[in-house]
Amino acid sequence: MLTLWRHARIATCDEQSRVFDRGAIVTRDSTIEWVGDEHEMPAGLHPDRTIELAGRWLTPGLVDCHTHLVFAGQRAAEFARRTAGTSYADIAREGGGILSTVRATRAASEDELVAQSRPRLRSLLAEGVTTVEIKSGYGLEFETEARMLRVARRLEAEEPVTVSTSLLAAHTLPPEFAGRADEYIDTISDDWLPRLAGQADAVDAYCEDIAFSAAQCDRLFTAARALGLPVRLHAEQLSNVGGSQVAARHRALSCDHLEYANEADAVALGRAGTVAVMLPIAYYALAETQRPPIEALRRHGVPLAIASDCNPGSAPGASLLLAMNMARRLFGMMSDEVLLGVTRHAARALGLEAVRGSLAPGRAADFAAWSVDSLDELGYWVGFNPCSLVAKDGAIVLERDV
Ligand code: DI6
Ligand code: FE
Repeated sequence: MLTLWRHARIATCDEQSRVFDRGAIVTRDSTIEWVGDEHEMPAGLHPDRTIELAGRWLTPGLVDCHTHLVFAGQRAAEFARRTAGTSYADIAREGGGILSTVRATRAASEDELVAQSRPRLRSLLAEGVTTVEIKSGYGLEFETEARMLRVARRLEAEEPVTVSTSLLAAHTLPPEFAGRADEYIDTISDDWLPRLAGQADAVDAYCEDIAFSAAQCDRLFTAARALGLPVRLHAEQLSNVGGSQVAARHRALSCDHLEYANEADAVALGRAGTVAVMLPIAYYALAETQRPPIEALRRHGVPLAIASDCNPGSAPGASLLLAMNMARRLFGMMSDEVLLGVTRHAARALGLEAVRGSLAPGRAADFAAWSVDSLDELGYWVGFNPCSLVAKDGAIVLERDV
């Protein structure tokens, strides 16, 4: 079926970043057939139905390329301690932090995890998100890591969203392996990865003093790539321990956080074609003061993406619009950088840029309509959501009055 979506102002976010003031899109089932100025629509296209967008702005469906949205419980008591002055790293060293959520997640059934995670996913979808990356990493044992990946796949089957999964078994050292981090990395590499390769789209790790060393991440990535799995990395969030260099050497899809990255890291990421994912909600919620080296990343041609990092510790909540606002206010990013950061560049961080994250013929008919006067309003409003319609694979999946 051919559908004409008309009377929109359209930002394609494709390679040419085209903008059409009197734009229209023709979709054939789940795919974009044509996009452009309506008066240039090819005469041979005869739509079966027409949807009126009444002058609203239309962008690609947003892509949240870094979330930990599947987990059980919450850590509000830790947040209170942090606001009173205890550091995130100190809480982690006491056995709280990530390990606290590991205990809750191990104890939760698959159904309980789906039920607790769905509202967070829906909160993202209400903001025009149509593709979400979801990590494991609160199991740190084979069964629970596998369960988290199954929950992510179930959410994809039950909600109008494309899910990309990352195996983050190397999130922190589980108590069973205390003092044996190298053995834990071997167990993931030699045993878990081959068994979970079919369920995970990529492999992630946390490279940090309180997690895994650059050498350990390097070994894990070598094993992942031998199985044909792309890699991504949490790097330089709290200190610089060489993660970006490892990510670049393995041509990682993305390198995320990067507050403590330096110029040499930016050079390496630029050469590798790795996307730098900015996570300003974590920066904010940890009261971090070191900003990622945005200038250097720009200078060395590193594509910038922005994500919510939705997780119970450093980024509680589920709002990509808030992350966009913070990327502008806290990191000084421009509104067009921020838009590309949640569309084409975010899709690239997931290896999906040929299909999602931009509007062009042959790509997925995923888009969001915004009741705004100007695209500069995306990442401007705080706590206000101007998304009024979402189409996923050519079907309207959300309409809200704004
Ligand atoms: N960095 C983060 O921001 C999340 N994981 C990571 O490695 C935080 C996860 C948590 O605190 O639960
Ligand atoms: Fe994270």
